[in-house]
Amino acid sequence: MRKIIVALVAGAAVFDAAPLARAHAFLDHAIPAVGSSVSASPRVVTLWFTQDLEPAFSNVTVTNDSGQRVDLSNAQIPQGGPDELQIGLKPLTPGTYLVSWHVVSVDTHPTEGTFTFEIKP
Ligand SMILES: [Cu+2]
Repeated sequence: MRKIIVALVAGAAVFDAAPLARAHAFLDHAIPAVGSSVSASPRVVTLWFTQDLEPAFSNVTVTNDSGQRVDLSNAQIPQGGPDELQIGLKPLTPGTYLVSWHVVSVDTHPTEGTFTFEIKP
């Protein structure tokens, strides 16, 4: 049984290494990490996706727990990072922040999602 689990995990790892084989652009990881708790206000949020993005149709916003935008409205796909989306942040006070993204991958499929991160008191 243990060998089967190891084989499945290894198979998943191979699949992760070949993002172009996937169907759409899903969030792979982010900084600050999804659901994380950080001690200082980050200057940017960076999201990495499983596929390259269409810049004209990809955006991200960050809001506080009152629903107010706390980002700098400067979302961009950085040079040399076609699967990344970045946005600058205003100086943030402790609290929980919501990151909302909607992107279109180069295969023209739209996806969207949200996650939160917390700044510790
Ligand atoms: Cu797709």
